[in-house]
Amino acid sequence: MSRAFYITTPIYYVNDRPHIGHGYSTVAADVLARYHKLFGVESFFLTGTDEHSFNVQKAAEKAGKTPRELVDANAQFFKDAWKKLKIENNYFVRTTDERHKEAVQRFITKLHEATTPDGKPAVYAGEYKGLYCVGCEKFLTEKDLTEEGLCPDHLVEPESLSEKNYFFRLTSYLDQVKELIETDKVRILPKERKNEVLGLFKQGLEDFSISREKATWGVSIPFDPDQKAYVWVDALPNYISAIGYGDDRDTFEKWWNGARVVHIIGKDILKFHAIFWPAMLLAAEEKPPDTIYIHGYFTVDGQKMSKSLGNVISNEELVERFGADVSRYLMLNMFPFGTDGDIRIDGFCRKYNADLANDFGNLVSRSAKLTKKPFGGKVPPFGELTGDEKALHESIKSSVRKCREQVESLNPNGAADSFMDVCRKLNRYFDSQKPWALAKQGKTDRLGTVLRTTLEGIRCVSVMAYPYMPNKCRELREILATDPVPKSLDEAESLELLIEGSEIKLDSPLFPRLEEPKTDMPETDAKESEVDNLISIDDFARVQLKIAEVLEVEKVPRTDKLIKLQIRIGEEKRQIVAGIAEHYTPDQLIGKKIVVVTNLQPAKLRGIESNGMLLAASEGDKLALLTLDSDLPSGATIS
Ligand code: ME8
Repeated sequence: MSRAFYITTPIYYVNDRPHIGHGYSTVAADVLARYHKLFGVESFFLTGTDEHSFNVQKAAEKAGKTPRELVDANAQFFKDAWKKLKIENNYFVRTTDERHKEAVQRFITKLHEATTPDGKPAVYAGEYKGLYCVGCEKFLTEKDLTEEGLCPDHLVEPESLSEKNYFFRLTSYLDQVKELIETDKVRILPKERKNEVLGLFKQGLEDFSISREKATWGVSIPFDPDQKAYVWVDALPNYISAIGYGDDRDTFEKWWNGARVVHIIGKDILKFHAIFWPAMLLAAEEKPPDTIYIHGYFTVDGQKMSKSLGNVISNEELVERFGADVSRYLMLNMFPFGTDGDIRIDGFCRKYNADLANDFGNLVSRSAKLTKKPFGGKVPPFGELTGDEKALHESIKSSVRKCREQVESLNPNGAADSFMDVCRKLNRYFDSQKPWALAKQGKTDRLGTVLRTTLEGIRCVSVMAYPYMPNKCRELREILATDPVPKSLDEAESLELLIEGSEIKLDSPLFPRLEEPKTDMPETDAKESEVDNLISIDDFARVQLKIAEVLEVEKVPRTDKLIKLQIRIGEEKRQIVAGIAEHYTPDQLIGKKIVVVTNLQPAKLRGIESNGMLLAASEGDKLALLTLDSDLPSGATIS
């Protein structure tokens, strides 16, 4: 994979504030671009804003601003959001940039001069009569409308519009475009979407309008300045204007003709990208893009995100809650990239706890902790390697290969699976080797090998996960006293890159556990997530459950839910904080034998340290503690 890589997101309408839908496409493109860089492939990542439209014109009038003032302010919201999400785009294109406008005029001139394969002018003047939805910025046909005659997306009646327009003779290019798609010269991914596009050809497609008479805020049509470029002939060329179409042929050659060109889009704009865009490029004598990847659309709590429903989640909100790196991971990994899905904040918390706090962060803490005593908190030396280490190494190498393949097929989930797989493999290895027992038995040599292998494996994860979580991985690499930035994915294939004797600086958990908000999950979701979260017996064995006796109980001031419990587990006394105050009074708890998870990382709730978690059953508003009705002593193990 040496060919350069050029990846784009849609350019977003500036009249909307950036939300996690826009974030989804942008993070996906960013992650894929960063992976390519890690593979040593030169990459260019483009995003930007779509700023000419009736909507902008109208919104500016309403706000008493000029359109320029409005778009400048709103484009900045997108730039700010991308900064928060640690997006590293190479260029931010705005359709109101002079450079873009000139490129669009050049492109339209090329179309105007072009002759179709059947010998007709590619652009012609005509009259357009149709039903236009201002919200969608497009004409709708009768069959697009709801039964009530409304736009299905905006639920408003489309306007009836009639005016002089210039048209692009799409119909003359359809056979060529269809062949490009059928033969994968323009690859439409995932493949179900390819079938969907091919289905559009069967339904029939018409020439489309490339200009508007009524608009004032737009790029003037060079051969008829009274007309402004219609949204798609203005927006789509952003992919070429940003890399020098018309003003920097060398750069354009490099990225458009020399690189693998990938457009990441949502399904709402499939037809324009898969059919209109290649057809216009053919007319303008430029090559079509190589791949168009149509990712899924998500709903929030089962509903489309919309201002009126008040369920729009901004990128900032997510970053504030989870931090940039974790948001990037969660956003992309709640459901497969190519399919639609639903997201819930509590689902995010569960996924975070299961993957990042448990499988990843906990492994880091557990292995770092065990280096303390015998090795003074330093990277231990390897002793003799056994078949277990060799098998683990092979298995990590196969995950690294998978990571590469998944990125090449533009599947960011597959890449995340591959590094989470390595975490799980390392956990299994760690648990099967029982390093805590080796420490007790004084088998320092073997303990060193197990810990060193695990730490090296964790370093491999820090390479593989870097494009998703650059800051966390940098932090982790600093903990492991290795170069903060990995140079190449190849580093993930080696198990001997740490420097023996260097200090492991882990002061606090890399991914501290989050308290999961309680929700009334519909039964179906609960079942689905149970299937998704099937764990092995080894995973279960990692959770230590013991009987504890409640000694003292105190309510946590200024909360309704929290109480502080002093408990005894065998000889050991501990403090835990639990959210059960609405269900139990202190009197009801003292003296009870309860079930506690004892090997959780300590957490702070309202500033109070909690060293363990009690188990309770709940349904709806009801909650009951799991208690032991037996004379077994506290400290008894549950297995
Ligand atoms: O269509 N789930 O801009 P736009 C996933 N300017 N992705 C989502 C999403 C959701 N719920 N909501 C939005 C336009 N998106 C044009 C594009 S390109 C030459 C011109 C993402 O602001 C998804 O990528 O309406 C979708 O295609 C895009 O935002 C639409 O952005």
